Amino acid sequence: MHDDNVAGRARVVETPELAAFYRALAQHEAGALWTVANDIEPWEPKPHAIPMLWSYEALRPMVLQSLELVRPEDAGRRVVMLVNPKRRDVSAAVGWLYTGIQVMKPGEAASAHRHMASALRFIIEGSGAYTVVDGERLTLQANDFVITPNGTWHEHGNDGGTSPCIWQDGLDIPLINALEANFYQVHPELHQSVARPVNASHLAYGNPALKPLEPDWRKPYSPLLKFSWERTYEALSHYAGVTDGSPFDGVVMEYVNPLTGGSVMPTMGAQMQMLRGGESTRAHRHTGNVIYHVAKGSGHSVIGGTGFDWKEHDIFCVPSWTWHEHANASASDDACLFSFNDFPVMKSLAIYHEQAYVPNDGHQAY
Ligand code: GTQ
Repeated sequence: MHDDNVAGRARVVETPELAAFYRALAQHEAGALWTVANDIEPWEPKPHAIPMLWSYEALRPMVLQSLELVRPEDAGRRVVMLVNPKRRDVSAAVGWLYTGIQVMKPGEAASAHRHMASALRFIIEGSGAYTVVDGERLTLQANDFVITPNGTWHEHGNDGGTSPCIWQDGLDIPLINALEANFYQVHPELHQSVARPVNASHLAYGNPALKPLEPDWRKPYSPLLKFSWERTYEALSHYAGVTDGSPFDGVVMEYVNPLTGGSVMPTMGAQMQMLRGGESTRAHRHTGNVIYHVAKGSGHSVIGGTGFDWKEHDIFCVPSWTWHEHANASASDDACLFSFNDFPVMKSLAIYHEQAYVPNDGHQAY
């Protein structure tokens, strides 16, 4: 698309003298910038990851099979991770984001640990699932969203349930490793003691537009750790009644830190969007990577010129600076997409950038 053979771009023609010069530099662990300048300063972002969709229907039997193959005591976490073929080297599903599907049998409890990577969960199936984050036990239902900010002790289990619990994990492990800042600790007692009432943060901070007048909170992440599907869907449904929505995302709301209105964690943000019956969006692209989870309904997305059909609990990704648009398959029922992203990183470093797709009424050919 762009021609590098223009004034201001590197276009040095190699000669035997230059080749000898490069070899001499290399002996001193040095090099000539103009040999790599066009690669390291691309005209626009070039994502490594490719657009992908992981079918829940295809993966679910294997997720359940893992129940019989490994125990959480041995595996640490029993997770089928989703890997982008172009990001295998960093265990990322897209960009610098990791995702996986974790499963626990009734009665199982995984031990507590903490790390510098931040984590989030989106619950897929099963009741009886719980997670304990910094001494608070949170009970989990399908489509609930939970955060495990960096540095917080966390452990998960399934008690009281009669069927396995399955949820999606999202972590910024690849980013924190790229920044060479990861730490990992196992809890000295394997399990934390529960120090706060069950669902305490949900009760204190999960009330619509009401916050405690004197919040006892100084940490850089949301004091609200669980966002229930019930309240999220209710909020989206109400909002859908009074907005035209975004031309690119339909009716979209961000899960936020209720004290600041900012992202739930410093490195990862999350959203839930509703595509109303018959709705299809226009394409846009932005810096920052996104992993989607189909919370409700079915439809398709066109990502980088490739069409992906999706249905409930499928997971798909949109790499940075890749055109994408979404369509609901139903003319009457809404479809809902949960997503998490690295936008807080992009925004806090002032490198978030967005562009609308103009040709063909905003729709990619595919
Ligand atoms: O539950 O803490 O899928 O540490 C990957 C790494 C889950 C977790 C993952 C983790 C976790």
